[in-house]
Amino acid sequence: MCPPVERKRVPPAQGDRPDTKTSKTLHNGIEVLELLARNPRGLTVSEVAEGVGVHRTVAHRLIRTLEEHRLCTRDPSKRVTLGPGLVSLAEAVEVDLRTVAGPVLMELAEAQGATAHLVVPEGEAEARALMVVEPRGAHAHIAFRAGRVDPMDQGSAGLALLSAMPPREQEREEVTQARSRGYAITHGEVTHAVSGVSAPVVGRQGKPVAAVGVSVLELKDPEAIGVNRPIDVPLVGDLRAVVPQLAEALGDTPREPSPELAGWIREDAERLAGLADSAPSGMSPVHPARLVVEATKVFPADGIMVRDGGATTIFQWTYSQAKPHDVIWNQNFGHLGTGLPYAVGASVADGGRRPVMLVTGDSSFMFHIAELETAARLNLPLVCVVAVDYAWGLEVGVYKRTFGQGSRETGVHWSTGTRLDKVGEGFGCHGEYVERDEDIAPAIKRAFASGRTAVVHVAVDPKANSEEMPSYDEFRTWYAEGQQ
Ligand SMILES: Cc1ncc(C[n+]2csc(CCOP(=O)(O)OP(=O)(O)O)c2C)c(N)n1
Ligand SMILES: [Mg+2]
Repeated sequence: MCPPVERKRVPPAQGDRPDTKTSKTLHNGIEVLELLARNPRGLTVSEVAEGVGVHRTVAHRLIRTLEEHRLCTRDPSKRVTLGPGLVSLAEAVEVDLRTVAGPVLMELAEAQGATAHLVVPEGEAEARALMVVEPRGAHAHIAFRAGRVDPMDQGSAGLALLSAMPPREQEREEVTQARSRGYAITHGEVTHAVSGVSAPVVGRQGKPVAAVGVSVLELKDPEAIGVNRPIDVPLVGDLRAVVPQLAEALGDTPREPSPELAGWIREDAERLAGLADSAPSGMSPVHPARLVVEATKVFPADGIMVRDGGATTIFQWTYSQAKPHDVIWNQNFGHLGTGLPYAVGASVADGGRRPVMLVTGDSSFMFHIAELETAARLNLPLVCVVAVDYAWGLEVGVYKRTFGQGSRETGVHWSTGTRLDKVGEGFGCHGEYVERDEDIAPAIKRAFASGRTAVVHVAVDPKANSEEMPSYDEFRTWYAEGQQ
């Protein structure tokens, strides 16, 4: 039993008779194709004749002609189906993607209350937003420009396009995931706080022609925890309130220290002692590594540590013997001159209770040296240990590495007659001048004991301070020195 033949759906415009100015035969031929399109399992010649409304011999001729053009074909059981020639004809049909996508995007944008977009591949590595449709009904939505080009491996649309292509070497896990589930999701990859969901649209040749998707603004809850890693016991609160509560709740709960703790403490102490031993000594002016060792050995246990300077800071990273609970240092931006103001601010915030030690390069110290007046006026317990090479030491090093020894080193040296301890005294601070290793610790102790703001001027060796910074080769890669 065959299923009933699907007959033609649309009658010709003028009754049953086609227009006399048109070709009846061609008209019949097209009707055969349309009939076959509606009957994908194929039809016998008689069924075609019946469906189009022509004699069987006419149907036969029509089918033979269409067969010659590969527009239809007959299977072994003589059933007629559409032929492969139609595929090549259809390939040449170009419908503007925008015309087809417009209504789809509008429907999507309205249904989701989110901005919908159509993104097409732009070469191998980029994706271009071809159309962006904003929802009319939503209270708020994001807007972005059609024509915008982004890397294909960023954002949901690009990932959706990639997911419809053969896997590439080292492809992102999200692309593999999108390939298996049919759509890609991303958060904040192309635009901060914007999440996207996109699916690929695959063309006839199996390649992605576009990605259709939506973008929404997703402002994360600033108090959300456990978002990027699992948390065993979630607690939200100010540390200053929560930690005492925890300490009280734990009370006398018996706790055994890790059996490895003692070993770690010993190893760390040995490491520090090794570094202290390795710092060059017996030089005058002193070696900057030795200055750091001697100064940080007498750092008060409850003190606040503040850092500033170029080479001086790099020597501190390696040689510091102190274990401060608080370190203030403008690390991420590398902006010099913050040390003294930070130290004053920390001490004021602390109410002048804890001792503050600033270890700084001389040039950095001079950026805001007038703040010594503030510290002296407020009588802050702040000891400024200044490594004085009368130079922008780190920059001197850059000159040497870039132009070789003996270049003019323009603009990086200043008067060797300057006495920062005397400048401090001028502001009403306690002053100390040191140029030998063994005088460093006693001078700093006297400075703290004075109970006043103090400036300890330590003369350091300019050659060591520009040539012997520890682990410098790694440091310079951080900002591409020598590669500009
Ligand atoms: C505001 C600012 N200007 C310039 C620099 C570039 N810079 C980095 S280290 C350095 C020299 C710092 O000299 P000093 O404070 O005396 O420390 P030293 O290197 O001599 O130990 C300079 C100019 C910077 N990081 N920040
Ligand atoms: Mg200096």
